[in-house]
Amino acid sequence: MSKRLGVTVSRQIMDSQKLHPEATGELSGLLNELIVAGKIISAEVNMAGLADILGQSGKVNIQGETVQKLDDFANATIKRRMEQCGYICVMASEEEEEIIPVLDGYEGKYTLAFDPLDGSSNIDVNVSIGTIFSVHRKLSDGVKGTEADLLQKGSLQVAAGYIIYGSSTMLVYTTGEGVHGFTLDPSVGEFFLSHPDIRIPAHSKYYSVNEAYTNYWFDSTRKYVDYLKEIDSETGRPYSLRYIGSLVADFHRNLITGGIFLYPRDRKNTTKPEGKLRLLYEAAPMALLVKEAGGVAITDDGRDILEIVPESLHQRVPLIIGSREDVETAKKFYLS
Ligand code: P6P
Repeated sequence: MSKRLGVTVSRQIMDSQKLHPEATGELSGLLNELIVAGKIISAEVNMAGLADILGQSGKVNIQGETVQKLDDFANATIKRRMEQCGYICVMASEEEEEIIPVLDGYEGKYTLAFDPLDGSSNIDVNVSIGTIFSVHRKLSDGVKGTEADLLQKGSLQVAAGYIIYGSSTMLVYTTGEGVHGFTLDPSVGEFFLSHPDIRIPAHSKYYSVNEAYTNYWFDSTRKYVDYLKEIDSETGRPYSLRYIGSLVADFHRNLITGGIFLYPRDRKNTTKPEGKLRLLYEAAPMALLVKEAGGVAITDDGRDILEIVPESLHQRVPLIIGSREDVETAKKFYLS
């Protein structure tokens, strides 16, 4: 199909807006601004190997992780663009301990939580990384957004998605009417619809978990993974292990091919008793995406990720997410 005939993401967003006569266009405006930030980050990520932006900035973020220069760039790009877009009232970033205000006079009715560049430890080795975002409606009175406006459960998200910077740059998002994937054509600077109405296969043969932690796992995780490794041709076992160590890359592969991703609690994470991944801007947006695509996301004690009310911005949560039948099987091991 000629590039000129492809459905652009702006067109898709407008079509979705038309389904809601009461819509004011603010969510559409928010998404379009976020997409511009994604294009800027994509250009920088793709140039990183050439410019002197590789390597580390020498700073350490609130997670205690060394901050890569591209992390700084991605975080600043999203903050600068969104603080003056007029559609949001407050932000939260994986890179910043406190809430991020918007410019006076530019307050809007939504909130934005984001991980500007997840998987950044993979930057220097050319492994796919990504931006993850989550949007809620403002609940508090007054003009300025508050931390409480951000601390809402995932089922109340009005939009969620990610931009994956890989062999191509893709945007995958939902506003509650299915999951749609767009591929960036850098020659024209436009995201074109490439994966309409993505559905995650109900069953798969792939599992994603960091097996280096096997000796730290609690029995439920060990028993489930051992089950996946048993030889049983009738149930398509053993499964194949696919683990990149970049949540967006692992999730994206599983969304397209089917699969289950696990980052459960384990005895290693004594400093992170709830696992490693964060609820607000990693687990919850991915949980909405997978639900909209027909999958499931739970914790390792069977709770629905989308029903967990965050108690703090950077709260961590165990995450079991992916193909519905596979997660349901895993849940039996975790609840037995
Ligand atoms: P581990 C990347 O640092 C990240 O936050 C996620 O993108 C990824 O899924 C996870 O950590 C990998 O963690 O402990 O397996 O290296």
